[in-house]
Amino acid sequence: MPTPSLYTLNDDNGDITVHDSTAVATAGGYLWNHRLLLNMTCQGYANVHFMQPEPASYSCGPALEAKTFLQPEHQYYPGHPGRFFYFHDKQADYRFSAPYAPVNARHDRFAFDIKKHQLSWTIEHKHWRIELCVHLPQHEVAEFWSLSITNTDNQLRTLQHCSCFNIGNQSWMNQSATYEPTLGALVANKVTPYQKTADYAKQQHYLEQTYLLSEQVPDSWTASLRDFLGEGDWQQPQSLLYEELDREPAIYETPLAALQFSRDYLPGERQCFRFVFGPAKDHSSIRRIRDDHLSAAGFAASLEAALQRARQWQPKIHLQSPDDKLNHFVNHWLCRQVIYHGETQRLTTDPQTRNYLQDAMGMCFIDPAIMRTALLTTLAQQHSNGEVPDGILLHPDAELKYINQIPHSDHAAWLPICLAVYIDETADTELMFASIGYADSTVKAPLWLHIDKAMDYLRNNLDERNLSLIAEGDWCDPMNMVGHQGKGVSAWLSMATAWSFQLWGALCQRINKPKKADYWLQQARRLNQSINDYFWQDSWYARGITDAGRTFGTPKDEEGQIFLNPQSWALLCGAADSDKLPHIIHAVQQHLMTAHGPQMLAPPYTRMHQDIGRLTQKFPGVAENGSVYCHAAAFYLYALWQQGKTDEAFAVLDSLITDPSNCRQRGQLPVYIPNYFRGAPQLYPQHLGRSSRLFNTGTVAWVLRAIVEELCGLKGCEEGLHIQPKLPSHWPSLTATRTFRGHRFDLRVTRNTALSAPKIQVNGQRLKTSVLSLEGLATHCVLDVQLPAPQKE
Ligand code: CEZ
Repeated sequence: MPTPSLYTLNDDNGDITVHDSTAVATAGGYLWNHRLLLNMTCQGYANVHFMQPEPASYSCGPALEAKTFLQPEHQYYPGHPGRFFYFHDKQADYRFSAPYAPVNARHDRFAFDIKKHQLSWTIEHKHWRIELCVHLPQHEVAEFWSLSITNTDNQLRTLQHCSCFNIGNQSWMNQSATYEPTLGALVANKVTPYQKTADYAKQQHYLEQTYLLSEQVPDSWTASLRDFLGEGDWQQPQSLLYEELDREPAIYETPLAALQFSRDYLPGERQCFRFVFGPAKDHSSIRRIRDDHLSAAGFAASLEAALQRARQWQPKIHLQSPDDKLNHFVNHWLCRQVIYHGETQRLTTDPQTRNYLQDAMGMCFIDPAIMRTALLTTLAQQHSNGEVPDGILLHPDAELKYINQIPHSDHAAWLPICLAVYIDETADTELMFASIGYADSTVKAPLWLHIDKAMDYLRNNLDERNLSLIAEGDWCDPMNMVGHQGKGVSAWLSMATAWSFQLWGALCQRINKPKKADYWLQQARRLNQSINDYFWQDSWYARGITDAGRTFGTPKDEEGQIFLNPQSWALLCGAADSDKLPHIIHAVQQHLMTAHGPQMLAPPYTRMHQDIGRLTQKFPGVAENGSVYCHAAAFYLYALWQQGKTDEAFAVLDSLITDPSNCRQRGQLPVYIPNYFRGAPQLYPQHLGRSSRLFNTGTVAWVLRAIVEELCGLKGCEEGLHIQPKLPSHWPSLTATRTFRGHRFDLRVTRNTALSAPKIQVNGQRLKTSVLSLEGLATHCVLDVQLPAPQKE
């Protein structure tokens, strides 16, 4: 049984409070604004990234590291960047720190509060109450920290504290730091290392200073990590054993921002200290930040703005289901995570095209204009031969980097998949006629023609067997050696292509292009035929055929015997008929399912398979190599829901949302769905379920879609709203609110065992079909749906 005090949920505002600083050491929360992402653990460790325009950081570890994209399973260690506050009660001679690290002395009381707009800690220790808060201002790249200290004793006491923020080793070329009394800030300078002469010009606008501004003048300070730690360590820095810090600048050595204050406190007295930590171009911008924000009123105003911003992240769906865990996650955190993706593009200037489109797909249910822009932006970068690039450039200086330099063959397939959601949601078919240029030509064409060309591109990517060539990867990035010689094919991509053709056919019908519609629907049927001819293996679908002609993902394989995606997508594209459905569900249940959800493949690869690629070199049970990869799990649950396999779909959804029974094992709280939980239960049972703690994931767009369109069954269509709730059989009822095309729908679903078919009433009037026209409809509607008793399997 879970420890009841591990965390509590506040259903009114969504806040989560953690009551133990060590039970889930990696439990944390994240805050962001348009340029900055701050991810903090309950113990005080921090990861921060900002865009200039590429991701950079002003607070790093002790060693110079190559910078890559955000990584899963980030490890923490003493000396890892953090926001640390050391305390010393000199009379009673005891020391502690907040939030918890680096002194790691257990507090009498600990509470870490995760709100949507603020992270805060309340700590009680012996004679003191410490309140610590951080929020991000809307328009500055900076962290606003406030520290309140209260003497809870009945006599005057003195407390010395040291606010200590890592700056870290940032440059082997040039780095230094010192306290600037005229600014009231400790300021570090660096030159970001570079080699190419051309980079000199590019780096001119970099924010090369890191500052820790303090509202109060510190008694003392040190800017040198060497001086701070001395012969001690982070738990017991030598400099803190002396009366005062040394006022030591960092002169070509690792800088640190440590400011020390000693204050007397009357009984019950509370004193507040405010700090701003961030990167800056120069002293004048630091001074401006101080003048604009560093005061009680300045912080209060920016906190209020952050709160208002968080309030705008109102989900367009609100659930009151029988499942409290689901309600809490959906009503408070799911849309926030979708919006994080929609607003920040996962902190890249060249998001992978499939990520960019799916992240925008999630935004269709929150702010469809974002999807509209994403489509226009993507198609303006399409080549006139129909090819869609691997990444979309979002900044004039952006370049295709890392994974986007590897040819993947799936990007075009996401266009109709995501466009269909937008059109269903908005009925904005005019978008299909928007005129857009190409990356390599000034000639403009209507949006529908762009997509039609993209479909042609996918069709031209079929081999003589009528299967999709995989090139150096499909949705699965590291499956890079199945088809690098130009012959290997992907079952998943063939299915995605077939589904894409179908959706495009339907959209062509909608804009009155029946010939095109027929053509693409026929192509989809042909493709489904070859998918079944080549990939169906008695009980499940294979994953692909290698360059050398080896079919893999089959019962014959010792490793990578079954993959989840081809099962889900065979359902989505209609290749799998109702005869195959039970086999698929059984195979997934038998070979892939774990207590934390379905694995992406099993058994995991334990050695390099040169005809599959980099995927097989990933650690078994991690990421694409057999974890519960949540994005793949989300495809599966969505596909199950579409098939009416409501109980199975719900069980997968349920497994993705962390709860008190598994949060210790996972190492995270239910404030996000991560990109994976570790799999490989046979090899590493003790690590099963460990969360990647990476909240960049296409999962959330699909989960939101499944909840709105499938669970609640409120899906937009040409005529209006298609109403078909699909409740798990153990739910007697569901209440939900959804805004859709300017209307508010209050949905009440109940069961009526006397019925053999659903009965729908709209504002008390019986609806004969399941489609509700919006014409002349009141802006506020009550939808009463009575479902027959759930069918027994
Ligand atoms: O990246 C994701 C991609 O962002 O992997 C997914 C893919 O569909 C997403 O577009 C599945 O492959 O090894 C790699 O190159 C992987 O591509 C990873 O980097 C993976 C990360 O887990 C980040 O989310």
